[in-house]
Amino acid sequence: MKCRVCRGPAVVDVRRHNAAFCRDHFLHHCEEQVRRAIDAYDMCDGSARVLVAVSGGKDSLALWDLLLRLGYDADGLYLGLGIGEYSDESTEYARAHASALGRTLHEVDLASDYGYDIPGAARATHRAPCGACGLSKRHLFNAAALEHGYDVVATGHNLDDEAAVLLGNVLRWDTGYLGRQHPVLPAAPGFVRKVKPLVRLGERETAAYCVLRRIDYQVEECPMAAGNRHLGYKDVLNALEDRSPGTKAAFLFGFLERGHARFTDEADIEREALRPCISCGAPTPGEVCAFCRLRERATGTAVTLESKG
Ligand code: Q46
Ligand code: ZN
Ligand code: ZN
Repeated sequence: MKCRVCRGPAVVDVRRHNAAFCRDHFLHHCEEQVRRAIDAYDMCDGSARVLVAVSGGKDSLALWDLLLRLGYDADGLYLGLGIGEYSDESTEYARAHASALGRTLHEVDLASDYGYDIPGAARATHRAPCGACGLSKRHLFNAAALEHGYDVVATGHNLDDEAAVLLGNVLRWDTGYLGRQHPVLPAAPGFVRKVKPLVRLGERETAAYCVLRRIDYQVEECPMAAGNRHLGYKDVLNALEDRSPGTKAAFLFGFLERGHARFTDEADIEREALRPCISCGAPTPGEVCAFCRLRERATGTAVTLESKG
């Protein structure tokens, strides 16, 4: 296996591109893919203050590193989910990376700052933990960005994640989600811009990036992921990708180029109908937002106008 660029010995192959790379050219390939994603989808300009959603896993740590190398002004936010040893270890990886990068890591802890954790929320709501977790993350990353004056929230969703979410949305023809599935969600009143700069990189690539850059990351899967539908969709897509490399990218980028615009009307109408939550002020279709309702159920305390976290 030879590097596509310099013909030296290759260390990573990327079947989707029918290419292999030596260390240096692979690292450059990753930077290029992020730079191209940011340009293609007009994610953010060079002066933007970026808040990276840092979980301690390979994707978010690679993303933070790549954004800084590309010259962006990027800090991190770590959200403590209270998922036992998994969360304790993830916190350490996030902190170690922040100090290696010499950047600010904001920390929010669900238990001490909001009075609940993800396992408790799942029990209280009798729902899968990932629902409460995703909702908490979306709300709190947005809230922290507004509070600290960041222009953009960047998340580490990669090509595999986005293709799996798309497959789920298509299997259910969930038109509202299809309208919102895009590498950029523009800012709106109460919402900062959200971007996914890793959409052009697969998870094998972000893992290899971390290994080659000597970035230590949480290798364990979240113990609450079992039963998460997206894992099944990833297996299906991996089987297809194995038979015909490039399938995932064709599926996702074909949708973004030719399908997404057909679903945006519904998402736009939904966004326009939002008004501030009476408890926390976040945009919501009802009186009280989903995050405040979750918090109310998980902590067993009623939402009040003063309960602003
Ligand atoms: S952390 Fe949270 Fe994931 Fe764990 S509970 Fe589910 S959503 S699986 S990215
Ligand atoms: Zn090379
Ligand atoms: Zn609220």
